[in-house]
Amino acid sequence: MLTAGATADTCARALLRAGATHIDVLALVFARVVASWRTTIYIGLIHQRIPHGTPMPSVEIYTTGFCPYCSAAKSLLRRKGVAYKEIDLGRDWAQRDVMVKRANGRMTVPQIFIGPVHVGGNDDLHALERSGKLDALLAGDGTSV
Ligand SMILES: N[C@@H](CCC(=O)N[C@@H](CS)C(=O)NCC(=O)O)C(=O)O
Repeated sequence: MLTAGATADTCARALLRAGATHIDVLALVFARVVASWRTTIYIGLIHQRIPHGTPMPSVEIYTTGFCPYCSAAKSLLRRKGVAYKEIDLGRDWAQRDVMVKRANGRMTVPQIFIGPVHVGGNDDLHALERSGKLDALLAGDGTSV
């Protein structure tokens, strides 16, 4: 599978969403060189090749309808290009007990999980983003929190 994007991270996320478990990132840097006042040549340079061996952890978010905190959390994940599984308690109320148990007693929505890590609610998700730790967690580094 081959993809192209503005950054290596964008490409990696697209491939992981498509089911890839290993990714080689090939960065191509184009330098524009003006040789004379008439001639412009372009030089292509293979910059680096980075093996990406860590599969992206699954992101799960428990929500209800008409929940502004849920909308804010989902919107941050979408802005970051993160695929998530939404568990809508309005559709399956039995999942509420599952959520409360997994979230160590927390009863509000949203409750967000990234891989095995319980992130918490919308405030917690945004705090992680502000502190710069969310990307590492999404990349599979559970030790970053
Ligand atoms: N600080 C929490 C607030 C979450 C919250 O208050 N959610 C509302 C729904 S939008 C809720 O679950 N209310 C029910 C309750 O407080 O028991 C967060 O950022 O996630």
